[in-house]
Amino acid sequence: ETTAVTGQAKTLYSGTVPLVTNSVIGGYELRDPTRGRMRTIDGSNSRTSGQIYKDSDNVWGNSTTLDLATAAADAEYGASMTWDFYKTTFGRNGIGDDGKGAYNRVHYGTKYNNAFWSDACFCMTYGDGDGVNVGPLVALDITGHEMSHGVTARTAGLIYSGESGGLNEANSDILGSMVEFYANNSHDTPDYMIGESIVPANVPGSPGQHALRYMWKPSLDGRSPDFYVSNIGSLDVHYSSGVANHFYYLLAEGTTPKTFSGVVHSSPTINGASLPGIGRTKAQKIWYRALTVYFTSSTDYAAARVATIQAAKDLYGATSAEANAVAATWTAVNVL
Ligand code: ASN
Ligand code: ZN
Ligand code: CA
Repeated sequence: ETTAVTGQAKTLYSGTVPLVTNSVIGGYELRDPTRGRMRTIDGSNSRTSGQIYKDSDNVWGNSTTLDLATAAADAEYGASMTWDFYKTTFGRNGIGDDGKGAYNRVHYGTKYNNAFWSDACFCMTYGDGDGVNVGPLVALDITGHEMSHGVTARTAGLIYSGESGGLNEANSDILGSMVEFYANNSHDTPDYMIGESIVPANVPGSPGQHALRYMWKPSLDGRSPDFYVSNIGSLDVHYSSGVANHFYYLLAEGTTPKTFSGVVHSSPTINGASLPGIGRTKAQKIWYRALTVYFTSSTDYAAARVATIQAAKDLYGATSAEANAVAATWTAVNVL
C-alpha cells in the first residue's frame, strides 16, 4: 500500500537531487518505498519523537535553513545514498541486511551540535548545530557515518570504548567517506575530511581546512595521534579512531599527495615508507569483510591488523599484493 514517486530535494549541502517518496491522499510523505520505507521525521526542536514530513508538491526544502524541510531533504538524500552504497558495493540490504529502512529525525533539540545513531529506535538523530561551530549535521559523510554505526552494531558489535571504540568510530568515518565518494555530488565533492560541509569557514581554531576530522593526517584536528601508541585506548574514541582512519587512507590512496575537494592530502608514514595505494574499490571490500566476518566486540588494533590481512587474503590470495599492502600499511602507522 505504498506508491513510490520521484520528488525533488532542495538540500542545504548537496544541491537539488531526486528523492523517492510516497504518494498519499492529499500529497506526499517523506518515506521511500524502494529503500525499506526509510523515512524522515521532524523533531520540532524537541527531544521526544515527531511526525513524518508531508508535502503537497513533492519538492522538499528550499536549499536554506529557513525552510524546515531542507534538513529533512539532506537527511533523506544522505540515507538514500548510504542505502545504495551498501547495496551496490557490498550487496548489503539495509543496515540490518534485512531490507528494513531506518528512520531519520532532524531538528533535534535546540542548537544541538551533534548527530547520533540509536539501536533502540533503529534511527539517526540530527541536530541543527549552533551555526557558529557547526551547521545542521546532515551532510553525506555524517549520514554515512551514523548509519554505519548501525551496521557495526548489527555485525562486529565493537564496544564503544578503548581500542575497539576507536575502531568503531573509524569504521563510521571510513564507510561514511566512502558514501561521499559513492554519491560523488558536485556540491559536496568527495574527500577524506569528515564534516567539512557542516563547519563554517570562520570557525575559531579551525586549522585551515575546516573539518571535524582528517583521515590522511589525523593530528590536524589537534587531538588525534597519527601513529599507534600503547595508551591510545585511553583517548576519546573520536581520537583513537585516527590511526585506523590513517591506515585506511594510506591503503586506498598511498603516499603520493593527492588533491580532494581542493585540499592537498599529504599523508605521513612512521618509517618514511612509500605506499602505492590499492584503490578505494579494493580497500573498502577488504575493510568491510574484516568488519563483518572477523571483527568482534573486543577487536583491538593488533587484532584489526590480523583481521584485515586475512580478509585481503580471502579476497585476493594468500600471497597477493593486496594482502602484502595491508600488512605494510599497518606497519606504516605503527600497528605491528
Ligand atoms: N556524532 C557522534 C558519533 O556518531 C555521536 C557520538 O559521540 N556517539 O560518533
Ligand atoms: Zn560516530
Ligand atoms: Ca567529507
